[in-house]
Parts: sequence; C-alpha cells; structure tokens
Amino acid sequence: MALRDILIIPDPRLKQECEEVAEVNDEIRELLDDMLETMYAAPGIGLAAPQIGVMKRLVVMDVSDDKEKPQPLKLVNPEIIWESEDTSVYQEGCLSIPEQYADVERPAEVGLRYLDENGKEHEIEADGLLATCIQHELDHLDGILFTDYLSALKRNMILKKVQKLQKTKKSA
Ligand code: K1U
Ligand code: ZN
Repeated sequence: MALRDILIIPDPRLKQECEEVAEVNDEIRELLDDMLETMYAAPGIGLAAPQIGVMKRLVVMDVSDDKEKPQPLKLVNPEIIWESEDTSVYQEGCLSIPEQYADVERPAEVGLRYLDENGKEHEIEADGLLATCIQHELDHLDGILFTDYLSALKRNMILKKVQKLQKTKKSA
C-alpha cells in the first residue's frame, strides 16, 4: 500500500469526467487500498480517484465514528439509482479544498449501485452523512466540486483562500 498525493484546486483534473472501470483486477484492488490509506491519513471520510489524479470511477469511504469499528467501503463504477425528494443540508469539506467548509443542500436519501473489489454488484440505501458523502464523492467522478453549488462570489473567495494557503505552506 502507498500514500498518494491529493490534488488541490484549481488542478484541472478535478474538473474532468472519469472513465468506467472495464475490469476489477489486482491493479484496481491496489489502487483502492492506496486510496483508503490516503483517506485515513488525511484524515477524511471519503476519497475519489480523480483526487489522486487517477481518472477512473473509483471511490472509497468510511463514515464510522472513532468509537465504532472501521467500516471501509470500496466502490467501483458507483451509480445513484434513485434519490429522495426531501433534502438535507450538511456542512461539507473536501480534501482537495483544504480548510474550507460550506452548507450544501442535497437529497436526504439515495440508492446506490456499485461493484465491490471482487467485481460483485451491490445495491444499498443510504441516509444521513453516508448519503451526503456518497453524493459528494460521486460528483468528483463527474468533475463536480461542492463549491459548484455555491454562488460564483463564494466559490471565487474559497479559491483565493486556498491559493493563499498553498503559497504560505510552500514558503514555510
Ligand atoms: O471528498 C473528499 O474530499 C473527502 C471529504 C468528504 C466529505 C466531507 C463532508 C461532507 C461530505 C463529504 C472529507 O472527508 S473532508 C474531511 C472531513 O469531513 C472529516 C475529516 C476528519 C474527520 C471527520 C470528517
Ligand atoms: Zn471532495
């Protein structure tokens, strides 16, 4: 397993659409393991492959809290198959947009279809933080960031803050 570098905005790869995975093989399993290790180290509750510069439809997540047993999820070619009409608002963050948070409104519940690391198909229903995280991570696979749901003014302010933060980190 290996830790990967996480891309930060405005890296153009974060705005691109990812390709479907044709075969779930050892290369994909190794990539999913690297993504989980990178997500736990960050730390984060989700990570999508484009965030490490890999343009494939792969996501990892773990929304369990510190007191619970870890519940890692490895998703290949995930798709939302239904979403509720009722919505919820959650303050979202993103490992590619460090130290910035904003309220985002999304469907409160979703149905998800995906392949696991052995190529087996699953369908699950999710609500709460898991539903929010699924939607945030699947958006990454289509080049959509949580800041795309904000006004252009807020989005540009966040971009400027991140660029300033990155400059400070480089010169330290
Ligand atoms: O996609 C990402 O960049 C990961 C992101 C996922 C996410 C967070 C909040 C709402 C929706 C999706 C993060 O993990 S940001 C970090 C974070 O939320 C967190 C970090 C440590 C402990 C608990 C949460
Ligand atoms: Zn994100």
